[in-house]
This record gives sequence, C-alpha cells and structure tokens, in this order.
Amino acid sequence: ENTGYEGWLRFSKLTNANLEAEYRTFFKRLVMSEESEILGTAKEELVKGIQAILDTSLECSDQAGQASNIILATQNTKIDLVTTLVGDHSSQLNEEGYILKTDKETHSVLVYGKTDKGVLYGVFHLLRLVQTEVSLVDIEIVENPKNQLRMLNHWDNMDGSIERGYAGKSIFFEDNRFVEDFSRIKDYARLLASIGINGTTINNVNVHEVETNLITEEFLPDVARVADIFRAYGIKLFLSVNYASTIQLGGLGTADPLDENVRHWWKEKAKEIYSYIPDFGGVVVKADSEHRPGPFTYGRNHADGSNMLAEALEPFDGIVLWRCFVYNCLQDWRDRSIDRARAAYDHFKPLDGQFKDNVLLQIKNGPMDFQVREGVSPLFGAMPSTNQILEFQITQEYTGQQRHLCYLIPQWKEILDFETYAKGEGSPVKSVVDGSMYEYKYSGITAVVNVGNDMNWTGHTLAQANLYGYGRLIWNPDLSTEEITNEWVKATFGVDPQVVETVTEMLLKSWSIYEKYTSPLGVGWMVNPNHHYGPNVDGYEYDRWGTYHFADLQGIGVDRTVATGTGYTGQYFPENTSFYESIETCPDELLLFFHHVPYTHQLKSGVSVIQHIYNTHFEGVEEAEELKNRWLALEGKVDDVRFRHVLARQEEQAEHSKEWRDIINTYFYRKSGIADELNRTIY
Ligand code: GCW
Repeated sequence: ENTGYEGWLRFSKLTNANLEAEYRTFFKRLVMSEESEILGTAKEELVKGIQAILDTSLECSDQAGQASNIILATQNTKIDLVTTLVGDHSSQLNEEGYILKTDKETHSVLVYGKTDKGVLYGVFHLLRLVQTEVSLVDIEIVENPKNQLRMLNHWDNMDGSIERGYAGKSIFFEDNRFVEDFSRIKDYARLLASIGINGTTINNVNVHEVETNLITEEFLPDVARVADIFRAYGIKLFLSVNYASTIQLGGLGTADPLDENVRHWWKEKAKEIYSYIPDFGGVVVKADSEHRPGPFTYGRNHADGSNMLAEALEPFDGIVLWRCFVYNCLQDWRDRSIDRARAAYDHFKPLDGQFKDNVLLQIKNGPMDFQVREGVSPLFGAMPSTNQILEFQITQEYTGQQRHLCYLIPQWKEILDFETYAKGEGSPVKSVVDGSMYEYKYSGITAVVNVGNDMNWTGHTLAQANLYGYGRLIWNPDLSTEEITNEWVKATFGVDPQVVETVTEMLLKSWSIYEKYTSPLGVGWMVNPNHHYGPNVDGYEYDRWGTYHFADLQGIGVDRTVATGTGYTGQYFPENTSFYESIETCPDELLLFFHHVPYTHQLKSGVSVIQHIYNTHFEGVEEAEELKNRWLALEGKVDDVRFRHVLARQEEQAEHSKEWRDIINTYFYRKSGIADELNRTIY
C-alpha cells in the first residue's frame, strides 16, 4: 500500500523494456576504492535503489572490471578509468559538485565528486535519471550547487506541536523530549539529501521555556544523536536559540550583548555545544521580534546582539543566522505613520558593514509575511557588506495550509529572478543570495519546511512537490519550473503521460487559482486571525499587527508611495522606486500592495478593480472545481491510497473556495455598492 511515505524516492519498477535492458548493461558492479561515512551512505542508497528498481543486487568491489562498472569516486580515488573519464572536468567542480559520465566502451558509469558529498548528490541524480526513465547512454553532466547554504528551518516545539505545521506532529519531539524512535529522522535525511539540502534547524525560532534547554547537558546528547544521522547525509544541524539564554540558563540577570559576563557565558556555551557536535552548523535567532527577547532591551542594536554570538561560534566555524523579521507588532491601527513593510529595511540597512563575517541576515522573501503575493524585500542587494540568506516559507501558512493545492515554485522563481538593480541591470535576487554579487563569505537560501509525522510527510501529498522543488530550485535557481515539476511528478507518480500531464498542469496552475479566490491584487491579510485559515476581510484590519488594507466605500489598498504614502517604495533602487511609485507602471498584481485606489480604477487588464475582484473570485472557484475534476480523471492510474487522499483534499478545496468567493465578493459589494456587470449571485 503506497501511502506517499517514500515521496519521490519511490524507486518503482520501470515501464520501458528497452531502457530497462539498457540499464541492466550498466548496473552490475559497484566500484568504490575509498571509505567515508558519506560514501557509505552513497553506496547504500545506490544498492538499495537499484535493487528496488531493477531487482538486481550490485556486486561490490574496490576495483573496476572489464565492463559494467558503476564507479563512485572522489579526487582521492586512484583508478585509471576514473582519471581518463574525469579528464579536465575536475577543475570545474566546487566542494559539493559532481560529474556523472557514462563510458560507452566499457558500459561504465562514473559518479565523481570533488568530495564525498558530491558523490552522494551524484548518486541521487543517477537514481533520479533511472527512475524517471532517461537513457544513460552519452550522459555527461557536470553539476555544482549555485548556493552555498541550502537550508531548512523547522518550527517544531518540544511538546510535539509545530508552529504553522499542517502535516501532523513533529518528527523530532514529543512530550517535551526527543522521540524514542529515530528511524523516521533517517528517512527524512534521505529525502533531504536527495534534493541537496545541506543544513537544517530542528526547533522553532520562537524558543520557549523547554526548548531553551536544547543547548544544555539535558538535551545535547540527543541533539548530537540527531546530528549523527544528518551528518551521514551531508546535512549540518543547527539550533534556534533563545537570545536571553544567559538569563534563563546562565542565571546572569542580563542578556546585554556588551556585558563581559554575557559574552563569556556564550563562549563557554559554544565550547560545550561543540564538544557534543564537532561540526555543529550554528544558530538561528529571532530577536526583538514578536515579543522575543533581544538586544533592544539593553539599548543595543542587532549588530551588537549577533556579533556577540558570532564571536562565541567563530573558533568553531559556526555561523549566526540572525532574522530580520523585526517590526512593531503592537501598532495602533489609527496611526498611519507606521508601515510594517518598511521595518526590516529601516532596522537593518543602516547597520551594513557592522556585522562580523560569520553573521548572516536571514531575510523573508517579502517585507510583510509570506503572503500569497507581496513585493520583494528591498533589503536584497541593499547591504553590500553584510552576508544575506533568503527565507522562503514552504509550509503553507497563508497559501492554503496544505488543504488547498498551492505549488510555490513559480512564486519563488519570480522572487529569485527579481531585478534589484543593485548594480544596475542584471542584479537579480538570486545573484545576491548566491554570494556572487558582493562576494559574501556565507550566503544562501533557507525555508520554513512543511513536514510533520503524517504518513505522507506533508499533509497534502501534492505538497511534497513544494519541498522537492525547493531543494532543486535552490540547488540551481536557473532550472525551469517545468523541469523541476516534470522530475517530481515522474519520480512520484511514474511516467504515464496522462498522469504526468494532469498533475503537472494542476501544480502549475494552482498558485494562480489560489490567488484568484483569495486576496486580490497583492493586498493580503484577509484571513482569520491566529490560525490564518479561511477568509476574513477585516480579520486583521483593526488589529495591532500592521496588516491593513484600508478598504472603505470608495476604495482599497495601501499607499506606500514616496509622494503621498508611507515612502516604502523609496527603499528600492531608483529604477524600482519609480516603477512601483507610478500607478501607470505598477503591475496589476501588486497594485493594492503599493497604492490605494478607487474601486472604479481601471486596471491594465481593462477591467475595474471591483470587477476584477468579482471576476477572479468566480473564476477561482470554477478552476478549483476543475482541479478536482482533473484529479478524478486519474482514478485507476494512481494507486488507491494516494488517489483517495488527494481527492479528499481537492474536494475540500473546491468547497472552501466558495466560502472565500462569497465572503470576499459580498464584502466588497456591500462596501462599494457597485453591482457585478455579469449579474452573478453576490449575497
Ligand atoms: O508569520 C509569522 C507566523 C508566526 C512565526 C513568525 C516568524 C514562528 O505567523 O507563527 O513565528 O511569522 O516568522 O517568526
């Protein structure tokens, strides 16, 4: 019974007999002449994968035979065939890169990494080729990850709950301790390594009472056991830490970053952590954000706070990921002078150059908070002398909570391709965060993951595509959405053209469909407070969180212009400032994010704002219904459990989209008094 547990590492039997015959000529002998923990993993994965797909046991040897060798090798390997096949490609590899190459003469396949990690990634690539039924003849692939840090963040609490988790409980914690059985963690590590993830935190950035103790002798032995599992898959373990640990754990009565005792305490603490986990990655810190403690209490700034931790981790090559999600969460909605969108830039930009070189600023993709659509954070590219790491949200907090289908790769691609103009034309976000634009010492991409202990990991089985796609995209942001999607669908559901076409189409259309029946034109936040599921137009309107749309009887939207609004547009480089500043050039999809306009304002699409709201909400519901019907047509083509499971979610989405449509349409009809041109039912 296929529950979806295997994810995209399903390794099912092949459908193409010719290809199968071809593969059999290659897969006989596994040659590996060195040893390391990660090479051991690579070998184990290859043997297991090939066993499952071809029902063949690879014979293992440390020497190449006459023919049919699968060779796993690094720069330390001394095998003649390897040297010949690698040729001058080796100089093209970075520390985690690999070469995949077939040799027609000997029917051999070489998986070559500069290091053992490269070999592991290469093995997963090879398995993917086989599973998605690609011929291995004439394969010559050189791959390097474009981003150095390819991370995940868990928002798991030790009681087993997951903040913004929609796929069950934590796979790490239960009842304020670690889970008994770590086998699932290993299965998770495999999934992550197969998409190139090389670092993860395991606990929530909101570090509560119990979790603060993760860096004490009470829990460090368990943390180390988890780190051991991840290490074998090339993944470094990080922890979220409580900025005020010196108070809670150290009994110091202060967390002032300039206090000598505080600094000393952290240095000792770092030593202790590294005595358990010699390759500990470092810490993620949410400070002075949403009631979390931070340096502000002591009249210090974020550079003081992060540098203090960085100094402690530096001797061990540890890094500090310091989050920029800092804003006033006790705002008075009556006060129009504050704009939450401005906050991160206002706080951090002036500090450029003051951070130690093992600090990275962790910046959410948008200036608000992972909305269905919002502008791109103007901090990207704005701090030439400060390492930056981009934060995405895979867990679907504002995008349907894994009950609605919302494939996020297209959104992330737009963000990565966003032109910042930081160094003139040709300065996209992806070149900031891959470290090439300003030659950052550390940089990369992280994301809040969507995984829990549901059998299929992600609640909605199709939400696995967001995790898979995230890993593939941050490995290489130049991969197309189509390539990534095609890989995932084939590896997950097989190569039947009808299945591939249907699932691909469902995924590719889903973000746009979700956007249609939820928040129009970039306005955001029309959700129920706290849990954020379902429509509530004024749910956050008179609240403290800085999340307003300012709808009244005449119009809607947030004026963020320099000329008449909050001045947020002025935080971008000049080309973007004028692009968003002007109603003429500001794209429709972000109109209400940047401007307050009358309902009668005519969009570039030719319709008025109010008619756009009505049209998209009616369309969105129809398209959600189509999603369900498309899936229904796959009955019998997708195994039963996964078929019924996805169907149930698509049914819920189709139904729930009507609630969105009706609440939003009714709200704006009543506010504006303007009728739908097409006379559809609005209550
Ligand atoms: O979007 C908000 C979430 C919080 C989260 C916070 C953050 C972990 O609603 O649940 O807290 O962002 O990113 O810190």
